[in-house]
Amino acid sequence: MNEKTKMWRAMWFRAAFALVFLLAFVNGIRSSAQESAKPDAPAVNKVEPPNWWVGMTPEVMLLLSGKNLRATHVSCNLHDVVVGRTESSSDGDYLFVWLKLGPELHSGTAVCRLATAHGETTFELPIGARQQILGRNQGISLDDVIYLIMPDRFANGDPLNDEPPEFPGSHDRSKPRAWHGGDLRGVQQHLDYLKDLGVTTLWLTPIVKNGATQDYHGYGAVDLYAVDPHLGTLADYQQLIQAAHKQHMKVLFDVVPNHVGPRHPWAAHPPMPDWFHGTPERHLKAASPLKDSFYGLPEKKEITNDAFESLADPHTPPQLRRNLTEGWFAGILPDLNTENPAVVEYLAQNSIWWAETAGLDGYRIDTFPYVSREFWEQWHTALRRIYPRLSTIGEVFHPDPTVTSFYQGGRKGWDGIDTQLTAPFDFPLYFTLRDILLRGAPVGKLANILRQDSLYPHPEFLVPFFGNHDTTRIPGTPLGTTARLKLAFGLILTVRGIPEIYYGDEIGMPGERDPDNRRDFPGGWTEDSRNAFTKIGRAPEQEEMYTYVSALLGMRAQHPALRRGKLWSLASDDTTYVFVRETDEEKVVVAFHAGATAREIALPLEDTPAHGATNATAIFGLGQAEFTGKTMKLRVPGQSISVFLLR
Ligand SMILES: [Ca+2]
Ligand SMILES: [Ca+2]
Repeated sequence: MNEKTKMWRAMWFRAAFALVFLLAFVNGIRSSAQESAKPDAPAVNKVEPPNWWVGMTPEVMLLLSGKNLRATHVSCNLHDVVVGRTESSSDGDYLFVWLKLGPELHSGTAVCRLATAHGETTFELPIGARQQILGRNQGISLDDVIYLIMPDRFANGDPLNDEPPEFPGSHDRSKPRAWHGGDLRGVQQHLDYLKDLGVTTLWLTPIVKNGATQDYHGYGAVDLYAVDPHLGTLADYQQLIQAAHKQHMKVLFDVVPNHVGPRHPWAAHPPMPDWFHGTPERHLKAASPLKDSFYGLPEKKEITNDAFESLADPHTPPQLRRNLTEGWFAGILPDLNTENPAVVEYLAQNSIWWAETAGLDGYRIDTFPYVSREFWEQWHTALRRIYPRLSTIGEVFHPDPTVTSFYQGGRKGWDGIDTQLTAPFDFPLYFTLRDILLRGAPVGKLANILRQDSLYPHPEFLVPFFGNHDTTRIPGTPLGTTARLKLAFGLILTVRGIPEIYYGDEIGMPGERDPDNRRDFPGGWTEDSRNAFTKIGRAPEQEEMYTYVSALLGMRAQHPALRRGKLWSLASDDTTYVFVRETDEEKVVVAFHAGATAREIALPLEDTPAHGATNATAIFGLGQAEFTGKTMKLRVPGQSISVFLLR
């Protein structure tokens, strides 16, 4: 064959190949057009969870969303992925598929074929190898200090995501209920600030995708498997946690199994008829039908709370409790039917998915008493089987330790249920501290509330705090002076437990009721006139508070007794509470004095844990201590916290 013939033959081959390819392509278009033209052909738009892992659970329940999903047959190509059973919604818009994952399973993408009476389609489930657990999913310890951040209000690390195209008009910094542009990258960019301040664990309000223009707070989920685009991407969240772990910090995920947002597609169109407790048109209200007089409670309260007493009461019939566990929170939030096993499996898998995807260290759990205790036992069991160290902190917004202690895990309640919750937030201490500082209640109430630690299986894990995103900031209240804010910090950072600080309180940020208590952290936006993340950018009064708080945190970090020590109440009256924190290595005395003027307190040390001490070094505050024989005499300034190390 000469060169010319070779060339002609090559050209002919190429032309023929192109023709065959073109015909195949046109044919493909025609057949797929025929397929999609079929109005009753099955189509899958979404698979939840979007991926899973090898060797994690014996089963995974998929929730497919789409059209015409009344399956007659489902099978997957991957070895050891076996379809157990399926269940479609009556309209065919949802299909549940239970996959059994065998012990021989290797990572790969399961391609599953779904056949119906009218056609077939495929969907995929990537199944990956699990991450190394080292340095991930750590759980929190008594050495930690939690810092609560609303990501939309902290720092804007990426101005490009301020108004995602699918949410036009959602961003406006001048409106207190609009999105302000803060995001996950903004939090990551300020990890050094948080590390320097001395906090160790970040609790971010929910980061899942929300639906309404006013859902900057994150409590109106429309997709439990997506990061809200205002806050960034899933990769941003993963990077934030990686960066936090590198700094030896931890991250808590704010999870809301009680409800989804009113705009969640399920609200109008649930995957099962009993997916929710009721429907948008017909549901109970999430409020106790009991009046305060039922338990003879006093009427006056700084903040109202729901009457959870009936939930912890072994004598109430179910009808007095049902509103709380099955009602719709705020009258509008679709209440998940956590008695439906498929809902339980969906929510447990969702939390496992976030733990594995992100490496997060624990969960802050919203509206804890509004979900049945049976659910909490099931959810925790599923989670802890894989992540035994994960911590869970539950919101039980109630002033009474007989109620809050009922929800802590570690023992069964009268109902035979162990919720397995690590700890509730210490709302009883919160109410007490605010009564003392802002309403003039006697300081002895502190000893009275701490006395009731006997009710908790693990009082040491309680989370003391004096404010969060649902409460007025102390400077936003009539009596909320700088001195009282300092007293509040002083107490929560020296008393037993794992304290929580609300962002901005360390610089004395003002703020009255929601949403005023959720102002932007000054300096989180490039256009801000002041940058309170830096010493030079803080106003003198901000710097004074910051220095005070970081000194308290520094002292706490230095003295194990303040983190892990047993607490002994040494003296208590209307203005002053003196307590000891004791470990084998050291004893620390804390004097909380709320009185307006200085005072002296004589403390006989015989038969106290301070017995034998001959010297006390002031390690915080302006208090003085001197010893006469077996008596320690403290002199403390008005409205002050003083801390001494005993020798
Ligand atoms: Ca942004
Ligand atoms: Ca509920």
